[in-house]
Amino acid sequence: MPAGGIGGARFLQGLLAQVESDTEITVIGNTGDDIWLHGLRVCPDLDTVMYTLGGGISVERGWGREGETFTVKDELAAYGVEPTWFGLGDRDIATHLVRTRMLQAGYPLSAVTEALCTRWQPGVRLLPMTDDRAETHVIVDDPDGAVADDGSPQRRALHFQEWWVRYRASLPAHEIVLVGGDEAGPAPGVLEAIATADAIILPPSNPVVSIGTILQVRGLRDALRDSGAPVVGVSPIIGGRPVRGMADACLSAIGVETSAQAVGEHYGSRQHGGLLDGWLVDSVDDEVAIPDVIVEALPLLMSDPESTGRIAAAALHLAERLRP
Ligand code: FO1
Repeated sequence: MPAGGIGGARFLQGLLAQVESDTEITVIGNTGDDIWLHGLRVCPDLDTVMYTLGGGISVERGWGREGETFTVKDELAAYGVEPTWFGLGDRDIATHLVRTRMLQAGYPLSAVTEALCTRWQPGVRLLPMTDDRAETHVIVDDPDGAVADDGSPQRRALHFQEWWVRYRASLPAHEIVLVGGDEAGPAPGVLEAIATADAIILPPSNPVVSIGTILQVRGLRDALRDSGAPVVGVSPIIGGRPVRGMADACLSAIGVETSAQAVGEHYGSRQHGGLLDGWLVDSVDDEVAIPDVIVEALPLLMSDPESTGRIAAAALHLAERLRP
């Protein structure tokens, strides 16, 4: 299950509650959000899945650790050290210190993630989409108003985290690019997990900067299409609005309307070269129809573990129905 961010982690909680204890779930985590900060490697989507399923997540924030303090962040700010806009928590920093030390000792990110998960026991196999460098950047008009020689706004590439956290995705994105994406290869185990899956679920993560990023890794899109497993997606858009986060800002950057219909079409039907065999949409979007994709409508708001469990069960049942 390719997953990113808070929506993916929350969906996984529901999924884990639905399956038999001997069911193996492999999560392919988005690493396009990853960033070097103060010399530390931060992997937000991997950490959000690991902390959420391992019981260490800050529930009110949806990211970082519960019971967090930000003393180091404040001390760095007191030194005037930038960036100050990213909330590095003291407990969270321990994760980044372990990760950075292991990366610098030559371990690939997949081995680092496995080591970190030994502590957290998330109950899934968490694989980064790639061990290679691939970072999402967003092309915007220079926020400081710089202009080019011809008087037009100077365009700049911001790291995704700066666009997302510092500017709250408020700067219109001309383009979203995965730097390193054309060389990035799948991490060990990723293609095999897809090839041997009984079902593949695209959770309600951001279709552009989470699911879309993962699909840019070399070979992933083809592996999904060639897999014998049915692919069922869960719409992250309910009634024309993203449930959480700012998927609408990302969708408009790629010219896709913010709707369950448009995102389903964007993923496409597997029979026509796309990804989906099944598409879960919210009850308010029950008129969604996508040729050669089975669409099911049900309440999609993951407001508590029970409702999330129902959504995960619906995705599994739809995959069961679709299995050849
Ligand atoms: N999101 C914010 O909106 N503000 C933050 O200060 C922030 C800090 C942060 C630290 C560690 C981490 O793993 C995630 C963090 N996030 C923060 C969330 C992060 O930007 C998003 O989870 C993803 O990158 C988008 O899915």
